[in-house]
Amino acid sequence: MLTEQTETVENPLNREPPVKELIESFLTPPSISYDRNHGPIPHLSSSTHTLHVNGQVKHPLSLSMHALSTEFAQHEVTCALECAGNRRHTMRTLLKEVQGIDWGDGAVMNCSWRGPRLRDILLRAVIQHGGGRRRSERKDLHVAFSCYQERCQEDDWFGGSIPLSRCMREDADIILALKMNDDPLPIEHGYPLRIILPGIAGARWVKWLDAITVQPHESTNFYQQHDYKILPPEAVDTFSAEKFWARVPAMAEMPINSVVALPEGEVVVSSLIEVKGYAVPQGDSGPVTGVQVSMDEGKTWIEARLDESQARSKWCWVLWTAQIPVSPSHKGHRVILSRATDAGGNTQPDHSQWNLRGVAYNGYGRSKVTLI
Ligand SMILES: Nc1nc2c(c(=O)[nH]1)N[C@H]1C(S)=C(S)[C@@H](COP(=O)(O)O)O[C@H]1N2
Ligand SMILES: [Mo]
Repeated sequence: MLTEQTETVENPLNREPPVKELIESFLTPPSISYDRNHGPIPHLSSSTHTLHVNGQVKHPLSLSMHALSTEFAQHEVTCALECAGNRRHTMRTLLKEVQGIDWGDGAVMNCSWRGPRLRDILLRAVIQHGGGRRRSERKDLHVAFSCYQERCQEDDWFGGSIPLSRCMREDADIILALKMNDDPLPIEHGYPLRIILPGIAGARWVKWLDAITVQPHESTNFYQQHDYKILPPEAVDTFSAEKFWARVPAMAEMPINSVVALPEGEVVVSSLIEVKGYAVPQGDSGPVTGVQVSMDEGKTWIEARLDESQARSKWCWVLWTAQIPVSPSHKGHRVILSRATDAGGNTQPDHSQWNLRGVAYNGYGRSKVTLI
């Protein structure tokens, strides 16, 4: 599965499946799931790998993979994992050129993950808040996830962080995964240990996890500080972006989204077309409650059927299908649009705002077809 060329800093493994294949299964098999790497893939041993928990904790911990799987309750969560750059191609072609890998609609996967809760590990380590004695006087701490195994393209290591408050929420379902879809984590997805952050951008889901650090500031890693931010439109090139990196917040939650997977780029000869795709909810506002499809640039919308045959959590994607009657007025070149809504009332906009790095694109899903 992994080729030699993946083992260099200059040319890491980055690939996505055709979105048609992606929507064939509710749980994405590792044989097709997307890969995003900023450096080479380390090959680690589960019997020697150690997770360090340190920083502002009373009891720093060194935990083996065996300890993680036997000394803590095991929890399972099914959720979508999406790169913040998913759909960058649509932003660059529809709005304006951006910087970054040309992801189509397939830099996302939906998997089940299993392992101990981060919360339980932090409770064992005992957080030392410092600062004021009252909760309201305390500044929120950050929890940084780090992998020191390999040098990356822009930094000597890879890391990201999120606020401690999110990590301690029982309903945030954050776990340290030892398993994916009931098998040990695949090497390329972080074997033997990865952090799972439902609702949060893939960039923070650190693979080959070495350390969890409780600290008063965000991760200092390049990918937290100098990438994965929605820069304002005034940042139009690398030079003009420079002053914004320190001012703009790091991306955390992903926006609501949907894409049309089928039909795409086809000539359709039928009076009824079947349209299919996926939709993901915004941050922790899931599940997706509805998807609508339009054949007339958004003037009228038809409700899609959500596939609810699988056990869903609020963090999952939904696969959907719509049957659309084709009238003579539809004939010709058409763009099929999709628009998702979630339980928190979030709905996709027709376009989202252009930003230099082309992250968080969530305008209507779009596919081109020719109806004859
Ligand atoms: N150690 C490490 N973790 C990482 C990355 C990386 O380059 N190194 N890439 C991140 C990014 S940007 C994304 S989108 C996801 C991709 O996860 P996947 O390769 O399992 O699909 O992993 C994240 N975790
Ligand atoms: Mo990413």
